[in-house]
Amino acid sequence: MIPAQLELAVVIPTFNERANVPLLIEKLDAALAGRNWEAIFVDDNSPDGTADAARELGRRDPRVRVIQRIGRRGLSSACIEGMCATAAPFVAVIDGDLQHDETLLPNMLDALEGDDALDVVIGSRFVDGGGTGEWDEERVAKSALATRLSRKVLKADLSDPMSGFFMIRTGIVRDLVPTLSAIGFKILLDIMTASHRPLKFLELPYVFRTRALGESKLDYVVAMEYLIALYDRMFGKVVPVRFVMFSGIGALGAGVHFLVLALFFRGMAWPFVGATILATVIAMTFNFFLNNALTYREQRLKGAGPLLAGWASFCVVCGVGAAANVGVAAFLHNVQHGDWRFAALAGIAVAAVWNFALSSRFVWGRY
Ligand SMILES: Nc1nc2c(ncn2[C@@H]2O[C@H](COP(=O)(O)OP(=O)(O)O)[C@@H](O)[C@H]2O)c(=O)[nH]1
Ligand SMILES: [Mg+2]
Repeated sequence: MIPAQLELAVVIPTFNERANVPLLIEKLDAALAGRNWEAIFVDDNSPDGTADAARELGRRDPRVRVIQRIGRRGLSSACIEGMCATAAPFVAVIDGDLQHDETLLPNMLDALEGDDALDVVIGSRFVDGGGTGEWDEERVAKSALATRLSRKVLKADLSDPMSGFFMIRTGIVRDLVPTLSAIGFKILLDIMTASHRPLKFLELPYVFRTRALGESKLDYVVAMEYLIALYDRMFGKVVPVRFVMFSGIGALGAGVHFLVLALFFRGMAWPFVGATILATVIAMTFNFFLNNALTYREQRLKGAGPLLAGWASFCVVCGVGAAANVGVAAFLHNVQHGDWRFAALAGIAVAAVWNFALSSRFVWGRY
């Protein structure tokens, strides 16, 4: 007998969801009875052993698969990798914390199988019959704000573009992957805005459940990443978002440099050279840690050894950048007799590009 064909992959991004893993598989098993499905956990090497818990299930149930990513973080990129790792023609993304209503999955699948023109089915909390469960007012307000912002980049009139619960034809995702920004939390928004042709969607209501086990990873950095992702959609092709962050942090670093210099040179009467060296080291250290925490959050260096090595190579890169800055500025000022402000800006621009290009490759570059 030819075994029935694989219909559906359920991609489950996880970070520290160990306790939820077996519960979710139980629920999927019940909801998708009679369908041919597989579950793919994409775990970012959770310290609580989520991947082990999933593998434990996978040994007994080959429908359960695990992708364990090392040294990477990020919900969107995890979803993308999971969606690219299946042979199933349909793929769903569902949170690993049981907040999404898995009983919607068969309806989503039926809708896609029954209508060739339909591209994606989205679980929505904001159509009739849906709801946000026990969200407090603040979270509702934040979500509404994020939704309004998203309309600026979204061509489709989605009621819940921030939904992390949807099912799509796998081929569509595969085609779009090269153009996805893969930043932050909002993979659906990323897919919908990446597509040149408007995707035909259907929204089905569900009520967002309260998280029973584990903790939410939504924090201020996630909110920041959301804004970054929107920026990336609108202007990212002109100036890459990481470069903007890197340069912004560089500008803050210059402020730190001046503060330290003023404190030691003016305030404590240090010699100018000594105060400048100290200011440079402190500013570079400040920039290193801020870039590590924000710009390169998804590849951030952890532990004393990697941090020290990263800091040292960052200082080397920036040292060369500083020399290039001085060289270019001096050349433009002396040789070309240009405006000193233009010369200074050109030097800074050259150093910024140099520092960014080399540090993203040699300090944080692991891919
Ligand atoms: N692989 C991966 N999964 C993540 C990451 N951050 C969150 N998740 C998972 O994404 C889902 C939604 O995250 P959650 O923190 O519950 O967001 P909230 O429901 O909006 O508060 C959960 O299954 C998380 O475990 C991440 O950086 N990597
Ligand atoms: Mg959640």
